[in-house]
Amino acid sequence: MSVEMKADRITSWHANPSKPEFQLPEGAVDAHCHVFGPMAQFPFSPTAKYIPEDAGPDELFALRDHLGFSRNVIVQASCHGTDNRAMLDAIAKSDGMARGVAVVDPDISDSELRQLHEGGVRGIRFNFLKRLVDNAPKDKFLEVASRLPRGWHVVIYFEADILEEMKDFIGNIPVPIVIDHMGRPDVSQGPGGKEMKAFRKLLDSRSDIWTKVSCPDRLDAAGPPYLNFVASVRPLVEDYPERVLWGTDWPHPNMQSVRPDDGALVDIIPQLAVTNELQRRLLVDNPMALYWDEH
Ligand code: 0GY
Repeated sequence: MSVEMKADRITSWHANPSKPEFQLPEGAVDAHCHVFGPMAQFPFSPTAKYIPEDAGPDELFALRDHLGFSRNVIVQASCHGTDNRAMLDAIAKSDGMARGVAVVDPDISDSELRQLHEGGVRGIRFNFLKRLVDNAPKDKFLEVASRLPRGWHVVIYFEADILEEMKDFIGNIPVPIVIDHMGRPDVSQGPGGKEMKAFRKLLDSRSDIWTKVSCPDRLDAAGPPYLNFVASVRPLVEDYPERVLWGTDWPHPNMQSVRPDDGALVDIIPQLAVTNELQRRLLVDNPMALYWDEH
């Protein structure tokens, strides 16, 4: 990477996140976060749509401890393409306290999938955001989804405007599904709004669709304290308590103009999951079932 490119590298995370007031339950999992680089060791993809500054495992685990989480699920970020080495390196450094979701070339061999499993991967991600990836071949995605190691799932990232056209594809996936950030509904419409209703209908179409009730900073244009997000998402947590996950989204890819305070994000959790029981499911039981099932 040239010196000129380096000048374009972006920082999307808060330099000094606050300490949350909310005390997370014992064993809480940050079920959606990423690592970037370090670039000198793990170069970004030639097709990356953004080139971030380094945000590696040391910083991720320091944030985990600062916020009070015990574990991380590290989702392969699009800037690393299908080269999962940075994520695998972070998992290897976590002493068993991290698992991963990989992005793979659909032609990946079964033995390579098994190697990813050995490295702590428990799912693969299908990203449909045109601003992040050049293509998303549904037929090839279905083929690779049919030969994943036992216990794996697929994570799907799409926006609300393509939910209708995603339905058949989602219906044909032969393993459990996790949908990132609820398929990005417009939360300003409220809990009974068109997009949240459509998303609930999708959840009702299969009993093994889970979702991350994450990213108020991406979904609520009104900003902190994210009242639209809370109003729209709390009923979802109450109605689907066994199918929701939560994550910081650190280091917040592409959020350089906002740089969310991770402590403030954690303080939203008790407004989404208002009882100890709901909090335990959201932060411990549900992610443990998906990512540390052998425990
Ligand atoms: C997210 C969201 C984004 C980016 C990525 O892989 C990625 O680059 O997921 C985004 O820009 O909306 O969930 O991290």
